Amino acid sequence: MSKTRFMTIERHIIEEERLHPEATGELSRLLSDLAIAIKIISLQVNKAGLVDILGLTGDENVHGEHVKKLDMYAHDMLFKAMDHGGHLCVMASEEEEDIIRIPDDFKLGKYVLLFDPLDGSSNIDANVSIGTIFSIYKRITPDHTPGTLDDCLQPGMKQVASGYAVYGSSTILVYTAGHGVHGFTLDPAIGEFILSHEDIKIPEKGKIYSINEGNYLYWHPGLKKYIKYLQEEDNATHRPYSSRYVGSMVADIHRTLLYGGIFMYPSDSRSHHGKLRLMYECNPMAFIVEAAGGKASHGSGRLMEIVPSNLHQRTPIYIGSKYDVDMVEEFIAREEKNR
Ligand code: P6P
Repeated sequence: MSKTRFMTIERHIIEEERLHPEATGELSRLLSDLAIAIKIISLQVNKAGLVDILGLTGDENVHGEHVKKLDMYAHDMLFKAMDHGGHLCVMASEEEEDIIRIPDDFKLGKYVLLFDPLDGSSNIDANVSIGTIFSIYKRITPDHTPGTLDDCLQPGMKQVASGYAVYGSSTILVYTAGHGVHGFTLDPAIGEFILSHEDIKIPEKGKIYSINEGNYLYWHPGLKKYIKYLQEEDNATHRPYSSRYVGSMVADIHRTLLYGGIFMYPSDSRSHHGKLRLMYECNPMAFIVEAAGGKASHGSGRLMEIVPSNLHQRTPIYIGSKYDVDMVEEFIAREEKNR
């Protein structure tokens, strides 16, 4: 019998708020509004095959990537659900080049929301798990003024909350507001996210590595040596590791969070900054994994210490169990010395 208490996400958020006597409740309402938006997105994702929202819109997003109809639906849903709550001064999305201003007739709040509305969307038509990722900061510009790009471009360690939803065999929402990492499973019968993974802690060491080995040729020599090391036989260190790669960041990192191990999307000789986005993919996932006792690196240092210069900048990411991220950093550093 699960020892997890029966609790909805709304009740959990309120209990989290009580841990902060100075809390005004704004962050709680912001997180609850996000949970509602994610429920609605989940509904559409789960019937995408039935409703004509599969396939391409014919548009391209700001990165020249073909936009799936579900991408734009998720983006619009989040924007419309979040713009009038009075908790935000500005938003930013993978689908929009510039910051998203709060409409003039809506109250301005003290928080900043960045999001990837539907990560992994290239997998939509194949019914592979996809997800939504969000990152929340406190504003740094004066209250009651429109939020700015500076409010958005803060290092990841300044986040006050972050989370993701995985639209898979079930819809799971995982978030942290600085007091532990908690997972909720959507019960479609009652339309509620129910606490299913309380106080998630990532294993200190794992036995799974996750990376697109198709890029092996272009990797840093230290990374090549690290992957070969994982494939050697050594019972004491549970090697060889298993290899798992969904190709959907949220699914790969969710598995890493629960089972341990390491997910990597490195830079390489073709993509000098890697592929994944710092502000609304890597930083929020790093905030969660560190809060669960893990580690997130850009290859030679703490990922959340990167001082951002662009909303859509990319970063290499090595994230997961501390033992495993420490190990890959060592292999890369050692090879750097030999260069
Ligand atoms: P590759 C999905 O398109 C995505 O943005 C992430 O969700 C995923 O981790 C990565 O790209 C997969 O990239 O190059 O391995 O197909």
